[in-house]
Amino acid sequence: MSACIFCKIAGGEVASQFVHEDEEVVAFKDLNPIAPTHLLVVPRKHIARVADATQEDERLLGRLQLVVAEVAKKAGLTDFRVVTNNGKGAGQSVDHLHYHVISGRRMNWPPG
Ligand code: DGP
Repeated sequence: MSACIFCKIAGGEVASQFVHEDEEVVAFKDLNPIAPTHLLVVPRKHIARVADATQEDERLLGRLQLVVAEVAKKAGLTDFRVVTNNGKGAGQSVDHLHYHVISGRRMNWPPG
């Protein structure tokens, strides 16, 4: 049994309301939203971070970005930010690859 919270959510072991669900990818609301809309797009496959993806994951990485576009469209978002934090120093707190989809407030650049 995996100790990874996103594996548990993707596997249904921890109940969560998905805004998107398919064989490879799930999306759900972030527990600690930093903007009015804050979704997480997560592969069911456990990949700790984008730097750990391999050639074998090429199609899945493309799929994840298409799901980002799908959930954004479904939520009626036109302007949004897509972020993945890679490593603790970059702000990663959950070691399972995920894309944040953030929207509904002014975004600054460069990000903090
Ligand atoms: P990061 O810090 O980039 O690894 O982002 C992890 C995000 O995951 C953070 O914004 C909070 C969110 N999160 C952590 N645990 C849970 C959980 O159990 N449920 C949900 N929905 N989100 C979670």
